[in-house]
Amino acid sequence: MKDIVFSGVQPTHSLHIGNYIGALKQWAHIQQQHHCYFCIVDEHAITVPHDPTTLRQRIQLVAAIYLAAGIDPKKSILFVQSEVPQHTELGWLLMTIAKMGELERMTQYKDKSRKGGASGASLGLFGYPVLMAADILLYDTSIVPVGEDQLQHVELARVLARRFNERYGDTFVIPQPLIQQFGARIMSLQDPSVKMSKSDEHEMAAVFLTDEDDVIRKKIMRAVTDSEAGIVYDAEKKPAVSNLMTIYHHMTGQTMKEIEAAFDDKGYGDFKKALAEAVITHVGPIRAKIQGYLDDPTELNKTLDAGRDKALAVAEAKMKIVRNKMGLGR
Ligand code: ATP
Ligand code: LTN
Repeated sequence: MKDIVFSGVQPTHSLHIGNYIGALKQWAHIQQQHHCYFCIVDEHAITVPHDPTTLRQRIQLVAAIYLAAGIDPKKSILFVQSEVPQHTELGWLLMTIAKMGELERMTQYKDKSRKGGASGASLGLFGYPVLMAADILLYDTSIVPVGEDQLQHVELARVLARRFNERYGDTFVIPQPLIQQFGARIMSLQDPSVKMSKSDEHEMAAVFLTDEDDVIRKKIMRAVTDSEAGIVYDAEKKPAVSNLMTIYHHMTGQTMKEIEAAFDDKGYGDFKKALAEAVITHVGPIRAKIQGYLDDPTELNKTLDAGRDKALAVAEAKMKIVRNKMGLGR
């Protein structure tokens, strides 16, 4: 039997190779076997200050990136979160069973609120993981493929699903996170102790899927390395080069052992040159496809319309059950 899979990305920026390796590449693979929903979570993107015009452009951009990265609308349902209002409705209902203490522990909230000043953080930023739980639970999802930073949020979705089921009777499927062995956490090219992030202020920290070849080359050649020489995978002792090797592994399909053997007698300079070319070879065609989809917004919109209609039908059927169990309405 096919499992139901749900995942999403915030349209806060163009996407980087961390998002691609940690999420999209895995999605393109998983859609071959399962019934997948891939969402553009615009309501999550407004939990930090944003510009409306830019947000709307980025929704189109992220949709184009999903398709260019191999998400096939014939196999998967692609849609925009705010076009299915059942997400915010279920989000509210789940707020009534989520606990403040549970949300206070969320590291993403702690990081983001620290950046903007905790007392000024919006209630939306605080409640964000509850909306994410609603996204997941609405579709009877059993698998949530994400990067490591989202594990804590998926765990909350599990807690809320169990609590709801205990209180109101069996309603929600308990979802499982799906994390890959290498690449669940691609680190910044400038600081291997922090994850590659769309919102990193350092412009050399992330390679975006929309970067031109010479920009990719520059970012990789300037990536920091470890003090000790040698192309050897050791995430603890050599975090910088291990991160670059993880990227190389995902771009070429070579195993860590094969990479170590190929660069046995070589230095960081040679390895970075090879890595830059590998990234360009992999990302170049994706970048061209992104542009192709952006140049044809009619087709893109048709895909998102069809995805919205399918998601709406499933979400409303589930909400009828939920409202009924909670005793809402007449
Ligand atoms: P922001 O900096 O705006 O929070 P982000 O780069 O963390 O953005 P998200 O939209 O939060 O990106 O994440 C989209 C998906 O990509 C999620 O599944 C997330 O786990 C994954 N992801 C994000 N950053 C990385 C990373 N550095 N390595 C691997 N996966 C990642
Ligand atoms: N919080 C996630 C994005 C996200 C998501 C989801 C991922 C929102 N809803 C549901 C998986 C399932 C993030 O910031 N990457």
